[in-house]
Amino acid sequence: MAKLVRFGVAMEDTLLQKFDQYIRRKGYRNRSEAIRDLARDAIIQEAWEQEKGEVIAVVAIIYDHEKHGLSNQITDLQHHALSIIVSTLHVHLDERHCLEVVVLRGKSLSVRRLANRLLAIKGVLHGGIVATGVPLTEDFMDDIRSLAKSKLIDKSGT
Ligand code: NI
Repeated sequence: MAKLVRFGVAMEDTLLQKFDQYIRRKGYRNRSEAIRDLARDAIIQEAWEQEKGEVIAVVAIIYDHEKHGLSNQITDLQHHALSIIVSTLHVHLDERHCLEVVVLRGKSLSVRRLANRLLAIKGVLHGGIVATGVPLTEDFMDDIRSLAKSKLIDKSGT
């Protein structure tokens, strides 16, 4: 379990007022929890934008399964990306409409590409992507590894 570290933040009073209104609207109990969420979002967003970071994405699409070839196309795309597909949930919403929720995990470039392709399929009526992840990017893990390595070297040198 990571330990909590306290730090001071200085900002303009007008910005703080707006921030307090924002966190009240969002239902946060305190500023710390709101700042932690913003930090996590920023880290995940960066991993999503980088090519090598690992991300998890939840893609939800709604489509009309009676549209010729559409179900096949959606399934086919997934059958060609098995290494990044964790799970797929299919819900028959009514006589025509289906909701498909696909959980992807892998390198952000591949995950982003497949997520966007699913959404862009002609005939998909609505959709969305939630990008998330364990907020430890590969860069972060590299830093930790090199730090551990340098400490070992330091120890052997003294
Ligand atoms: Ni269906």
